[in-house]
Amino acid sequence: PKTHYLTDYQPPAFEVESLFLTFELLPNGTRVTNRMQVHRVKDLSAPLVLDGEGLELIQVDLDGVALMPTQYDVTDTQLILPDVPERFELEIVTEIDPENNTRLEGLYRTSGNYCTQCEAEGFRRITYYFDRPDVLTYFTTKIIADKQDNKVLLSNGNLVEVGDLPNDRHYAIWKDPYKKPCYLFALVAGNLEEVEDTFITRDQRQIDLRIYVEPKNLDKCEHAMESLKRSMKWDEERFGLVYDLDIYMIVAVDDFNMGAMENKGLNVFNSKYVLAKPETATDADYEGIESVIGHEYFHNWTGNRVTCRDWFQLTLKEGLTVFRDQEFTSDMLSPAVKRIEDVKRLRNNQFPEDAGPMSHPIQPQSYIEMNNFYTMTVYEKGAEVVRLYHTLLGEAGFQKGMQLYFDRFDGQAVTVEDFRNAMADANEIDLAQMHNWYTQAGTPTLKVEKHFDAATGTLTLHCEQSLKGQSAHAPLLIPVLFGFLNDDGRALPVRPGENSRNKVFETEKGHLLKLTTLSETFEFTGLSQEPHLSLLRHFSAPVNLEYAASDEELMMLASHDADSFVRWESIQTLALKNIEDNVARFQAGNGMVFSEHYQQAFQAVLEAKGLDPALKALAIGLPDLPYVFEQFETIDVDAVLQAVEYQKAQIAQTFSGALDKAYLAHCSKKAYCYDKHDMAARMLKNQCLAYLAYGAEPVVRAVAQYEQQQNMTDVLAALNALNHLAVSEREACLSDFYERWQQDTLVMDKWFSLQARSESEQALQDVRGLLEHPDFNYRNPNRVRSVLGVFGRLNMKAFHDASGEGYALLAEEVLKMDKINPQVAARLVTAFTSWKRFKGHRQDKMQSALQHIAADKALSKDVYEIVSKSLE
Ligand code: B3K
Ligand code: ZN
Repeated sequence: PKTHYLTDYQPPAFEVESLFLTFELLPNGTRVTNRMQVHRVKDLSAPLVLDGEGLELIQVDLDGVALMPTQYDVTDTQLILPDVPERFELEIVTEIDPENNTRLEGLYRTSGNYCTQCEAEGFRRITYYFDRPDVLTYFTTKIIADKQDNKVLLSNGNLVEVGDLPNDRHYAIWKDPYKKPCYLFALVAGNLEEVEDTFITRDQRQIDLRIYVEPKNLDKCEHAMESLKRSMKWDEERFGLVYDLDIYMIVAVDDFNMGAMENKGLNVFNSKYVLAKPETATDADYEGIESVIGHEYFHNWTGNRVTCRDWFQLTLKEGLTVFRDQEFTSDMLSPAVKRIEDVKRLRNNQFPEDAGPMSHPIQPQSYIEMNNFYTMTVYEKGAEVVRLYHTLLGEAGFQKGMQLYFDRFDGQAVTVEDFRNAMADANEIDLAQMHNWYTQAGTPTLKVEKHFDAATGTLTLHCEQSLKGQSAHAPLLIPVLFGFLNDDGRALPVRPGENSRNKVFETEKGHLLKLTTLSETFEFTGLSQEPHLSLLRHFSAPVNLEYAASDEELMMLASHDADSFVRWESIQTLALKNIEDNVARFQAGNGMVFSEHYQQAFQAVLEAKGLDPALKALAIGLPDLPYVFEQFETIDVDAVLQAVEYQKAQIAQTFSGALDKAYLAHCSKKAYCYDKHDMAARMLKNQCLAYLAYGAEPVVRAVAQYEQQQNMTDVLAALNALNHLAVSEREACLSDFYERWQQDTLVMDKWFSLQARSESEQALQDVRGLLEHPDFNYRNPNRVRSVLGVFGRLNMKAFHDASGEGYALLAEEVLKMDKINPQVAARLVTAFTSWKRFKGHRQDKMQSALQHIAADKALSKDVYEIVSKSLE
């Protein structure tokens, strides 16, 4: 397969003035007529080359004259016209088969309805075209279909005409007044029902809002609609950005490769991110819906109005839009909780990705299959890099930068440099060094050492940055938010010494130290006592901080620091130290110990007065396994799992009284409400419940909570608590759950995923059973992910089973899945990419599994790219 390089970028040789698409929809033979007005902009002799894959070419007309097959070339991936005039009209007729499109790219059918997915390169599966983001044009779309099965006919922009046709058919014409690249094209048709609402913009325009769903789901759209209205209002208030069409449509479909897609005026969503009611969706689902609805809406400006020049610039729209959706959630719910959740997500998923063979900078330099680069790195680390600008410039400076970005680039396809220059120019500062965050992969380590000279009251901080495996990297600009504390946790003054005045700043987020070189010393004076350090407040940069704090210091910070991230981080560090210590003990054949300091911090946090229950829940939770794994050069699965099990059991035993008390204190009979206070109470209650299940009487509370059936958050938490126990109550609750929800696809995904991540001894057999279950369906990505994705990513015990059977199972399933849906298969295979990190026989067995996959001669380029890079 071919590798694409950033350095090969060439501007397009042709411009498309307008495009008129006609779809005659039929499940197995949809006819697409593509009429475009084109003119040449450079390379007078260059042939016209259009992208196309999986298309049946019927006819080509150039300026109204049918071409003979000898006048063009058709390959598997291109249509080439060697000789075209300066300016011309081209009409291409092709046929496609939506019903048998199991890749879910291009035009496909889901639950009997038609829908499209074009990003990144799916439009070429609809018609021959310049399938690249820097070719923008005006789209008009005519959809013709049989009326009975396709009541609703939708595309981008405004509806300009509808009418009836003979043989019970009808048509609709949609015209998008904004230029766009083809990856933002969408078409939806079928028998969907709609929920309607309106939004009045700040300039008093009325926007029609519509959510289209299958009829059975009409009662689950309210939260999505409210989320949409909140997103529109928030973007006006915080970013000054107003919606630009008269109608905004969201369509929910069950079969979708990812979360959602920001097609202009017609978002297509995985139904998981639309449908919710308290009985069927958890707090996490509600929050996910609000944030994804926000994310796709925010793309209308950051992505659609200003788009990417090429796919190497993906983080331009994704990093920025994730940053925006994070800020949105933060403003809607709790900023402190949101920040911690985002850091956990980054550490659990992006840090491992960046430490493995698929590691890439947020601006990748090359790819084989672009869909493989919609990664945690491009999205989440990309958002962290955007956050660096925000931390450096402050809210006002950042917004000035955004304003200039839109003034300069509205309607254009641009690069990450364009964004940086807008930020720099608007604030009249030099941000050239930020470039290094875009071009270097890996999680940087920031090492800090402190020296205090009591005689002069001077504190010296020595900071060093490094990137693993790179002896000399280009220095990153690392903003470090920090504070000094005395023994009681009170703030001490921060007075930069002579050498540090120009590198230490007061910002709206607190004291900020700007590290710009590989190694640098900062001086602070006028200190009457040696301060404790509170470092990387708010997680101000996506780095691993190496600073040797004592257990006493960590306990003090956990109880007193002004920054909730640092408080959380301090107790997490104590837990991690305890786990690491026990891993070493286990390996040496010694008994494990339960750290006194951790116990004290745990109790202090659990019983702290006035602390947000959500922050308590996060603090008393243990670091997630992927992040624990990351702490080890070589991962000893057995030792880590034992140490974590031990930790949970000790917590349950030692604190059973306090946990039970906290549990009861946060139970409530109140009806479900999506509200941060209620959510926080449920979070703490359910964290306590999870621990109680490792204690002496594991099932009592969980079964009672299950039986109450208050809302899905509590029901699922109860099932989770029971899930690792070999008790009959577990089976009973699971089968009750099945009976209740058999008809609800999204709820059934939860039933599948619970079993796929069970720590029970028979989990492996259970997973095999799930794959044979009549409700399992290889063509539904959510269902596949809820079994195989969860198994490979979250069931460390069963996936890494010493027999190697977990690996063999997933490898077979990846091969099977690759024939059906390569994008989904490629995600599943990432469970193997960290194979070199595992100890002994597991390493060999994971490698063999990868080699077995690699040996398949017909691999998709999606899976091929990941497997081959992993084995390099
Ligand atoms: N832009 C889409 C993702 C497309 C993924 C293509 N494999 C959704 C989003 O980020 O908003
Ligand atoms: Zn996005």
